[in-house]
Amino acid sequence: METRIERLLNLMEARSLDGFLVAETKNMLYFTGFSGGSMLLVLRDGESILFVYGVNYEAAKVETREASVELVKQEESLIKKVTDRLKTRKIRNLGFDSLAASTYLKLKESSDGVAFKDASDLVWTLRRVKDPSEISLMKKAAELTSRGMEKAAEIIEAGISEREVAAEIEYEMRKNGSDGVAFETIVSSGSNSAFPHGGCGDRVIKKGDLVVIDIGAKYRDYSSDLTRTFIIGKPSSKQFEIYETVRKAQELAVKTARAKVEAKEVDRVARDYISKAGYGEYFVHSLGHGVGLDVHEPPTLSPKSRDVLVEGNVVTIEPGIYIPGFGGVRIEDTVLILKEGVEKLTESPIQIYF
Ligand SMILES: [Mn+2]
Repeated sequence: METRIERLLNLMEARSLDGFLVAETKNMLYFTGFSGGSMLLVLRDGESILFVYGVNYEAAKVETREASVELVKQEESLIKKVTDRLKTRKIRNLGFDSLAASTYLKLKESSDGVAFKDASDLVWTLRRVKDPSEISLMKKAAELTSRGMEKAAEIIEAGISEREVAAEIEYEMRKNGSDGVAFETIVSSGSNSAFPHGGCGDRVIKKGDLVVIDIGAKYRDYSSDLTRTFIIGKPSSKQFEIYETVRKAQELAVKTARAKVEAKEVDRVARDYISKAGYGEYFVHSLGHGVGLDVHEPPTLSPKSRDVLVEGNVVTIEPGIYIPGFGGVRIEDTVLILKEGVEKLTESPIQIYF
């Protein structure tokens, strides 16, 4: 099987790039297996150099694959080391993933005759399609996340604070093998649940609350993303209506998603259903996003998306309705796109009234 760097080289060739400068940590991790590098230079002739400062040098020598490790000493300049290499290797067309504007200016200033080309899309072409080893790590991350939600269902009740619920979830995930959280745990209750990124605070959960719980475990650098909404006590008719609308919209979208379907079509199915129920204006975000080393990455499932789903994408499907002052409902799963449908990686009961 081709290595990830070999696959990048193929894409570089198609775009006439004779070098590629990787500066994003997650991208360096993707290509080399090591996250402590400062820059990775991939050259057309097959040489790849990971530039590493002393603090990470010994670890880099042990963990780095597919690239040679070069120490950047305290008194040396990373920019100079990179641009010297560009010069000696006669690089003319250099692709890059993402550079701070200040870094970009410094690089440009000290590398005469090199054309810098934004080519981050080449890396995303690779990263958006997960290989079998990534899929198995993402399954593990999803399994840990599902356990966290199981814990939430077990302990949630009137009288417990948002913060306590979050702590129990994170403890459960950590104890079972999670390396940490993929993002800040959201437990937002009552009217706070109307804020899609409501966070988590000291509020004590009350009878009659909607509680949106959005969590993700991290496992060996891979993320997962799962949301369930709980209703504490018997739901009001409006709570029930919103909940059922979101549940059905998510179900329809999950059934629509598969390889070769446009991402915006999956969004449309959910959005149309919610709009027809009269809540269109309260579905204030995209239907979903890719997940991997980053918790938000391509492809995007939104009305404007130009992405077409392919086998091996891992994406979230997460419609929601948020009514200011009243509360919100979101239901989200992380799914693997297959030829004929999806495989849900997160598993958690959906109809939960307490
Ligand atoms: Mn999400």
